[in-house]
Amino acid sequence: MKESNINKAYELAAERYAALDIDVEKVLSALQNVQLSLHCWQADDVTGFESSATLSGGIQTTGNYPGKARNIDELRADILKAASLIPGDHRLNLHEIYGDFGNKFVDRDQVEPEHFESWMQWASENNMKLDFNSTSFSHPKSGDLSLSNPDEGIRNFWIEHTKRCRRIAEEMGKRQNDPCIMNLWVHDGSKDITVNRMKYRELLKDSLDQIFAQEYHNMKDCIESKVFGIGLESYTVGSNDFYIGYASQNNKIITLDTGHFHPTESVADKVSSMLLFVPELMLHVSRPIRWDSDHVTIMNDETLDLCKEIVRCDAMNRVHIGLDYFDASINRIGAYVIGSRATLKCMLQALLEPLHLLRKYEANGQGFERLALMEECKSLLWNAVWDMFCLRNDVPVGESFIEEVQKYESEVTSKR
Ligand code: RNT
Ligand code: ZN
Repeated sequence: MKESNINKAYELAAERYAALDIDVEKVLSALQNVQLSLHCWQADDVTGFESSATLSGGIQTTGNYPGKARNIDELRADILKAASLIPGDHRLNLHEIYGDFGNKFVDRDQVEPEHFESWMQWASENNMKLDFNSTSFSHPKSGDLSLSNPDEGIRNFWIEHTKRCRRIAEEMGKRQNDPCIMNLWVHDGSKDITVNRMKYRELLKDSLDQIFAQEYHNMKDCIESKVFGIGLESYTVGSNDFYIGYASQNNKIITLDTGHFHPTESVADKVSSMLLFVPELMLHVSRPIRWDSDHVTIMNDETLDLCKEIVRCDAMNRVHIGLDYFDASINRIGAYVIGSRATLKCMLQALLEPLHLLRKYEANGQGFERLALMEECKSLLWNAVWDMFCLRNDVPVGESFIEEVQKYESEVTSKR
């Protein structure tokens, strides 16, 4: 695309939005401050570097697209490639199983900040901040129950693991001078009907109390619920109700994974309700197809509505935006780029909404006018603003990133 055309289109868009009282320059600087937390696990189908254990814990990747990252260097190279095609400065979200363990087996109850030393260095060299996750799945002790396991030995193992992960997150936060957001999701549940719903939840609550007893200042905890996992269909210990209760009582961040609710439930609608009772939110932006399938995020109504709610709630500084999908059926770097760009496009459209005018209509009971303007906004020239955002960030404009991904595939990933 010719730069002069991008400029021309942007000028027209700026004028059009100005007529609605929107300053596109201000919108662009707000978008520049949006930091996505890129999930490291899209690059290698949630494998990590701990062992060759198969993925467990009710989650699954499908597809066998060639070229997945096989080691830490390949994963880092892939993430940097993806980041070079996404406008803005973004974060990296690491799982514990992605530690730099050398050739040693480091069990989950033995992990130390030193196993993430090289990640912290790499991140600072590449101007990326880190977020973190404890890992309950893909381990011989994962079973169906981890932090809610009635076997004290197994439960203590996972408590120790999660405590150590918080210490690692604290170190990351300190080093990067910005809080590291640590997500806690455990797969605990049961395939068939259980007659002990209360018991496992009591155990999970007690484990969390032990884990969170230590206060830190450079990390923040978030807790993630889900509806069900594969093979764990009848009961999930960490349900939505469980974690909402826990988070509001203990001032913890709630993680909203857009694939973790009933298919017609609006995740966007949860933002305002939850922000009245919990300090902040973490998002796992994904795309569920019929179930928590973790398809690549796209610019659909669900993602748009979610971003609009963040802006409408004036909550840009209380919502952390992470991505969470793992599609092994297409080029994995391309998957990062599509999902990240789609999320940013949704954020841009949310920021371009003429809220002032829409709210005036609403206050006056002008329902027709409100709906008409929202409909018109859908086809305003937001795309010209998006192109300018890409241009200014020195990343490919429009579909030209496809070629870049193809080039990296032919030169790098296809040779793996
Ligand atoms: C699983 C949760 C969880 C994981 C990652 C890998 O359903 O969404 O966030 O996807 O921790
Ligand atoms: Zn998630």
